[in-house]
Amino acid sequence: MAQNGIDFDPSADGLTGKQLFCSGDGYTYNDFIILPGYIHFAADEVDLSSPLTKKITLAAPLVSSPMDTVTESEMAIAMALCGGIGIIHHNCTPEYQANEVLKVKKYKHGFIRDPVCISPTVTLDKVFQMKKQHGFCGFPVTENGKLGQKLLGIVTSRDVDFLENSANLDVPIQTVMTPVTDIISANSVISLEEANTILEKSKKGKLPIVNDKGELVALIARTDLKKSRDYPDSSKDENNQLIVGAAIGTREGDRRRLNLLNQAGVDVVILDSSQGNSIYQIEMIKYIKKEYPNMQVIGGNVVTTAQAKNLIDAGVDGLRVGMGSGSICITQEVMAVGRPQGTAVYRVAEYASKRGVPVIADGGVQSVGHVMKALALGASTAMMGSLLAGTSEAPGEYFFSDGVRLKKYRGMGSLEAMSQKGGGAAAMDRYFHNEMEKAKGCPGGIRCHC
Ligand code: NAD
Ligand code: CPR
Repeated sequence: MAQNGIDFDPSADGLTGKQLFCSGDGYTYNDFIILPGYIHFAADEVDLSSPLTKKITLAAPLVSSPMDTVTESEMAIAMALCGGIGIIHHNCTPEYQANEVLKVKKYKHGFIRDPVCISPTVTLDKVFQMKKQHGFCGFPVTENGKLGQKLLGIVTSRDVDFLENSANLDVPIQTVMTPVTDIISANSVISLEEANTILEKSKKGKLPIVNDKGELVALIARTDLKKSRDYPDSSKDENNQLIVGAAIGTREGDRRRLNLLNQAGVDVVILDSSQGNSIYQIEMIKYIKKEYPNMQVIGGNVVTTAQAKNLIDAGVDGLRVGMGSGSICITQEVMAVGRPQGTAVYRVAEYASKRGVPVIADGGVQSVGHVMKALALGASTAMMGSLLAGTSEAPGEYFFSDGVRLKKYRGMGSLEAMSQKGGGAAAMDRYFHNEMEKAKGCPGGIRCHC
């Protein structure tokens, strides 16, 4: 190449991907840096859309990991609204997982479908505890404290702001709540735009949505509306519903799980294994492709081209790359297998791209810069666990340790996670609170995230 009449080799200042990653050494994301190039476009001209599978393209190349401390419906909704996708974990019953998928598919933009409710006899003290735990203080009060029951009132910060130092915190909340007679609510047939208008005019923070019997069916929060007025890049299917993925295993029982997920409308399944190149996974891929020809299937995990070849030959629509790269991972230490993630992504993506199969770079993404590196190495999308754990959309309750507000984060092959298979987030919380009681602090073996 010539520049200003002088012969110029663009790789003269560094190494090409091929030179670096085909040398026989292995590199993690932190072992290399990308040299800057030449800009001939504006930032808003950049199109980040990228394929997740052969048939699904995302506007933002971001995927949340199928871990029980990362992705249930709330995370999957947030990811899809932002143009990515969430993969619902399978450390729960098939029914629970299918219902989480259904929640995403039925999501009506802006409506909170499972608001935290309280009963009228809950004490003021308990409400302050809940405020700390959840990080907000707007609770609808229903007959027995559950969604779907008659709405009796609402407690907001304006009802309790000046009562925190009150001498009597044992009073039932019904004595301080705003009663239903003073509440502006809306009927469940309302559209989001109409609800928006009512909220704007009422100047209230919350709008309870009730059915004809006065039973609470949803809630709309002004803060959410302001945040979520517009998501032009959201990931949607042809029916305008958000798209969602789900993880499954390769056991016989996973065929029933798959059936329920399919009925719930799942868009893509990920065969979740640390070592995808197995007879079990290959048989499962063939089974899915035969029984559900329209279902998109992502296989993995793989880190070599030989592993990738077997799964591509079996019919996968996408591959998940990473073994031993996760932040909570001890696979490389315990099993003595794996591959540095930079090299794994480059080598598998290079091969898979020739076969028309997109690659997810899974694990080891510690910063946004690592997403850039994964994409530069040929991945189509990046999957994140720890980067999303601890957010309000992640499953599980917040707790405090040394004054810091945290949520737990743990590996899916950990003893803790496996001992709770079948429970879903509620079981995880029960378990975790027991552990907290025992340890009176942050229990070992589980990482905690702000
Ligand atoms: P897995 O279900 O693939 O494997 C568990 C065991 O079951 C393996 O011994 C496997 O060979 C066996 N098995 C699977 N299907 C079978 C069948 N039909 N019949 C008989 N045996 C069968 O799960 P895993 O690899 O232990 O991973 C568990 C979780 O931990 C997953 O969520 C995975 O993503 C995560 N993990 C990931 C990594 C990583 O580096 N990416 C590492 C460890 C664990
Ligand atoms: P981070 O984004 O936290 O670095 O990694 C998330 C990834 O870690 C998951 O998507 C999954 O592939 C992997 N992972 C989950 N549980 C694991 C256990 Cl127990 N061991 C090793 N890797 C695990």
